[in-house]
Amino acid sequence: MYTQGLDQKDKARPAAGEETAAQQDAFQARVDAEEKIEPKEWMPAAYRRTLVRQISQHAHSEIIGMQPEGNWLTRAPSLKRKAILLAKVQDEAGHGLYLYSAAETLGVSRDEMVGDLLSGKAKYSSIFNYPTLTWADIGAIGWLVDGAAIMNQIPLCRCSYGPYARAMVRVCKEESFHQRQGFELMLELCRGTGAQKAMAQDALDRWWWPSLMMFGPNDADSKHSAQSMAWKIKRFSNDELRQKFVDVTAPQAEFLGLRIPDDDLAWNAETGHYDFGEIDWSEFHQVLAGNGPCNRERMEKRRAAHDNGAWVREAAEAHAAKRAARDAA
Ligand code: FAQ
Repeated sequence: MYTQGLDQKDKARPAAGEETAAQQDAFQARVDAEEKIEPKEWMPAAYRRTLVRQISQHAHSEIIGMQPEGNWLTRAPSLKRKAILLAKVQDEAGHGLYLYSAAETLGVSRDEMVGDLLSGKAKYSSIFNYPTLTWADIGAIGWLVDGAAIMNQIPLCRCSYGPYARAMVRVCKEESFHQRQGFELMLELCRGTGAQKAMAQDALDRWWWPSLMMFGPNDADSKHSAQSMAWKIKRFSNDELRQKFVDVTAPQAEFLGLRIPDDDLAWNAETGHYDFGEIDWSEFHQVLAGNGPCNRERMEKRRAAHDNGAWVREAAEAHAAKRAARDAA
């Protein structure tokens, strides 16, 4: 696998206590000079840990993120819409796989990462714990959720860690197609019957605030941001990206003829940005604690899929062992 040769402890993998100030300074200088850090090169243990945490959470989000949309595959209203949705859901699976591979280059195994997801130790994005109640939710996910994901992920193409940055280039190209299909779906509903437009408005009402939560806590409460920005893993803070998203999305809602469910949303000519209302952080923390509308359902489905796939993993391992034995003979 991709991790072969990376798993053993070597010079590039010091324990935190073994790191010298000179090593850390030299590493920071490379980051500051915009050099990419590659898998076998020296890096601080905390940099490695941060990347494993973020990349694996990102991978889990893509995999769990297949479920809300997968819910509508059998009920898409036309063959064209079904083909588009199938392709999108398959893209999310692909993104999960690139991301697991990128995390594996840091010396963590896929089994370990998946184990942490299934045990509930690892997080995935809060957004995927909300239900998809109507067909318009598929449009809202593409428009808002993929829109937010792109806003966050375009800067990750310039992340200091080479494999993550390179994986993001393709992911972002696909996400931008996803965003456009979602917007186009919303547009079709908004130009349709009164009932279709009402369905689009209802989807926006339910997905708007959870989409803003995707960017994470406010900067003052974001424990990882300062260090991740110094290491150029993150290029913008959570609040900066959230603001960019609101600025781009508010005029799109206007074009659709829909109302964003926020009485405080208003263009501010002085700042050149939209002002917007306060997020309900208690809801965010409840979802992170496992108490969102669909947390339990999402994990049950993922565990069942993992168990049902056990025979495939066993067969692949048996096949690999046979081939290795044949090659060795
Ligand atoms: N949900 O100190 P910070 C997609 C956690 S992909 C859950 O600010 P950080 C594609 C955070 O992990 C969507 N947990 O953390 C798609 C940390 O907890 P920990 C996923 C969250 O890392 C579309 C704690 O709160 N995208 O949508 C959330 O500096 C459609 C403190 O937060 C990525 O993963 C949240 N929303 O910044 C698929 C992008 N926010 O680990 C299907 C990469 C924060 O200490 C359909 N990740 N937390 O226990 C990132 O950019 C960052 O990790 C942030 C959080 C911005 C998410």
